[in-house]
Amino acid sequence: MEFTKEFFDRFPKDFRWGTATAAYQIEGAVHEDGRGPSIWDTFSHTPGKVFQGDTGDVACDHYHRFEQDFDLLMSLGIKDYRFSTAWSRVLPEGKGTVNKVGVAFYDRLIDSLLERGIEPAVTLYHWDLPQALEDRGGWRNRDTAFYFQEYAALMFDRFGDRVKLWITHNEPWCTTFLGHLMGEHAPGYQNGKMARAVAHHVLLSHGLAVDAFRGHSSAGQIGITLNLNTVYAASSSDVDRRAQDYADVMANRIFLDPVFRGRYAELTDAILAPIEDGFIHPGDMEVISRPIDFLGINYYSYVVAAGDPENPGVVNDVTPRTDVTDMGWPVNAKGLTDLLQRLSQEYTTIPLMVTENGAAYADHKVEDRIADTDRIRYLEQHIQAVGDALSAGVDVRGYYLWSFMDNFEWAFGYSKRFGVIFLDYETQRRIPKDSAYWYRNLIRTFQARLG
Ligand code: IFM
Repeated sequence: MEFTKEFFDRFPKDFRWGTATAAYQIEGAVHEDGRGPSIWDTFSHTPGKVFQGDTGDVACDHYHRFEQDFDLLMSLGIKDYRFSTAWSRVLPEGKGTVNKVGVAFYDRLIDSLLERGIEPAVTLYHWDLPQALEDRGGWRNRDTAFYFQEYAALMFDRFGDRVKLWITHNEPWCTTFLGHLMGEHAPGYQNGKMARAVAHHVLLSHGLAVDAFRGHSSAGQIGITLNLNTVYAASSSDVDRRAQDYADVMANRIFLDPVFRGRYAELTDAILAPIEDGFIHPGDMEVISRPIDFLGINYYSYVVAAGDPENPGVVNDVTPRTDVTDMGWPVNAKGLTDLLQRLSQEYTTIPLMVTENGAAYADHKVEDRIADTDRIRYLEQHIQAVGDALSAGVDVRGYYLWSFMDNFEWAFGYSKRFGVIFLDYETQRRIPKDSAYWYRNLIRTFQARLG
């Protein structure tokens, strides 16, 4: 399917077409220039935690190659670039002494983007908590929320003159569930009580960072990025609808409700662990639900939930698996339209941004060409879905493709490729896949319409 100029009529003129990455997944240079260790350094170096023992030590060596990477970004006509800053690169201990060399790195990186006419969008936390803070209890410790606020204020102060789009957290769901309940991500705990505390402190830190931002003179916008799924019920039976509710709280409402309604969804206690009296301090929920300027949505997949008449708490995932990505994630682009519509109807009228969408597929390089037709099909369908949401009146302002280049896919190491640029990890050579050229053409067509 080719996008015509007419297809873009429903998109706002300043719609932001971008790509996204995250520090630990691409930077490498983990021991350089005073960077302190993060929980992902520890986790990836722990035997058995990451596929084949892969680590982010070198990753895409973006730390040394960012100029070249941004030339590539520019050659593809990509106008927005979402990346995260590594907390322990600027504050090696997570707090206290600032690492000037780390700050200088992001200074150069931001300037390099702007020199090329690319707008930076900064995520402050994409999972790489300084190990020094983990040693003090990590996100289980309420103090971490206040250290995050100090770190955020430092970043607004240093970069607020040039960065206009800020994201406090990327996917608190993963920090909470994968990091503290399922143990699949750093720091690797499997404890519902801990996860409950982490969810609250991460949310609190988000609100505190919003406060710091509002107190700062910078003119930009701030939001949070949530990974959300559309959850359908397997049937209209009561038992399946209840399973849908349960799965919806677990996947979506656990963070949507506090951020937009200032309270936790009813089933949160049942899913994680009951909160102890006094754990939530007076005023916390007000801080957590401070008004934000946009909501970032990372959308990859959907869920069909079925209940079990014998066990009311059980949710069976009966999602059809006829069309799945290399992650095993079922594909359903309509789920993105439904999600965007639901958010604008039930939660908020602030602008929505798709801050991640994309797919891993097993790419094959044949004489320097990667014909990633599956990825192109996935992207086409999902961009069409964004167009459908816009036609339905939803205020969507941008689409950031995950990811700019293949990178360290957390517990899967380098075995999953999400990029539109192929990474030859042996040589660090970058090769645009067909999807990169496809995305370039899409942006060109969009711009041609503007005349
Ligand atoms: O690679 C991740 C990213 O760090 C956060 N969102 C999902 C992506 C694919 O798993």
